[in-house]
Amino acid sequence: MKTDKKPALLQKMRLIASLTSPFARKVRIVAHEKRVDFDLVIDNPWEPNSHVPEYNPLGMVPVWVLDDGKTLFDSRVIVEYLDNISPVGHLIPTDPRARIAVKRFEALADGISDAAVLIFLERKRPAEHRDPQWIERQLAKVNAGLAGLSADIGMNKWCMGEFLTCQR
Ligand SMILES: N[C@@H](CCC(=O)N[C@@H](CS)C(=O)NCC(=O)O)C(=O)O
Repeated sequence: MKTDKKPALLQKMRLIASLTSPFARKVRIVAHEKRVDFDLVIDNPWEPNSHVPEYNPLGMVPVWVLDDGKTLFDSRVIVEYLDNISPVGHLIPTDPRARIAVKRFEALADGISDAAVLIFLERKRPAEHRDPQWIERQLAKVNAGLAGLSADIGMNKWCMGEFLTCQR
């Protein structure tokens, strides 16, 4: 069939990230485990001349830029996408119980990272503006979150199942 539409120029997929972001690190690990090829574009969202807001209205990394230029965020959406596009070593099970247990681990780990990032940011404020109670509150989340993860994993080798990857 003849069409006037020109095929869109596809580009290599990109990950916009800062090297210190735990969420970007999660995405980088998943992309490597899944053997998904991408270009890493380093951009610090805290810099005034950052380009991150052009890709994510929330101005946060990580952002995944698809081959057609569309963008994905946040890290949970990106890793789910990566797990689905590559048949190599699935990380998120399809069985509803197992799947939601894995997502729960992810939510807990992300929550610990959220609290750790808040502590980092608070500690960067000038001493007179720093709120020690806020830091304590976030630290309590980090400690309780880690204890929760540890209790949930128990003596198991992995968060879920017998292997890093799962059957589909
Ligand atoms: N829920 C998000 C959290 C992402 C996040 O907190 N990114 C931080 C860096 S670690 C950021 O970009 N902060 C910039 C800002 O808040 O303006 C995810 O999982 O991707």
